[in-house]
Amino acid sequence: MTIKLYGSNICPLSRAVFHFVKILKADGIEIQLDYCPIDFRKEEQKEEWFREIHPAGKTPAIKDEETKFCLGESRAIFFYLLEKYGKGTKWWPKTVEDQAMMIRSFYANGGLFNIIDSTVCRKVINNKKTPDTAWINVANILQRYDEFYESHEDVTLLDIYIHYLCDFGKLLLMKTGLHNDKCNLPNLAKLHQKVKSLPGFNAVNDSYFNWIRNYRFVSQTEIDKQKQLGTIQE
Ligand SMILES: N[C@@H](CCC(=O)N[C@@H](CS)C(=O)NCC(=O)O)C(=O)O
Repeated sequence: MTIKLYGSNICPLSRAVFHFVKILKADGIEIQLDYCPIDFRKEEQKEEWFREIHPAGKTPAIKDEETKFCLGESRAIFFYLLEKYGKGTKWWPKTVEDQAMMIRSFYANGGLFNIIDSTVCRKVINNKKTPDTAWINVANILQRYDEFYESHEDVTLLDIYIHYLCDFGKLLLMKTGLHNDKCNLPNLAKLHQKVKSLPGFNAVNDSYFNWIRNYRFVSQTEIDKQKQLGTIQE
């Protein structure tokens, strides 16, 4: 059974879905993944053919080759994968109450991404200037997550989701160099180690790390200005 996943390596939600499919496969679930990269720089997500897969023109989106069913929205995609492939695994709770609680947590936590995407992510992707208040906002949210994040033995799908959201925010922040003082987040660092040890992590993330390593987030003029203002340490 093949699932086509339309995603971008810079989209944390795409990587969360991609990684989850790899984990299901490693658990012995028969599921073939056909990863189709979408180029945000070319605005491929807004092309007509893609709108037929996901009318909002966003990643991630999937197409089930068996039924031709198309679906966008990360949390709905997780629900689909869990119901279709994840029953009987540790990833999908058994009772409807626990399932509902899990979905509730997904929605409650997804809000972080709305802030990162709308205020920062798109501007960064399109090389537009991002106001410093947006970065402060991201830094504060990450700190809040770190304070409230409760580490536990087993990794859940929600942990994976939170990890990808927060890790993206943190890397964006570190790349700008503007709020290094706010990047010391011990609980989220522990979560990162856990998700990193799950099967498929490197396959999903290697090209992303390459991208982030080489990408210039702020211009030299901006860096010089920030140094003068004392927001960045030399
Ligand atoms: N609520 C959606 C958010 C999807 C979303 O905003 N994706 C971003 C990338 S991670 C995107 O496609 N941005 C490009 C655009 O909006 O044109 C979900 O959970 O899937």
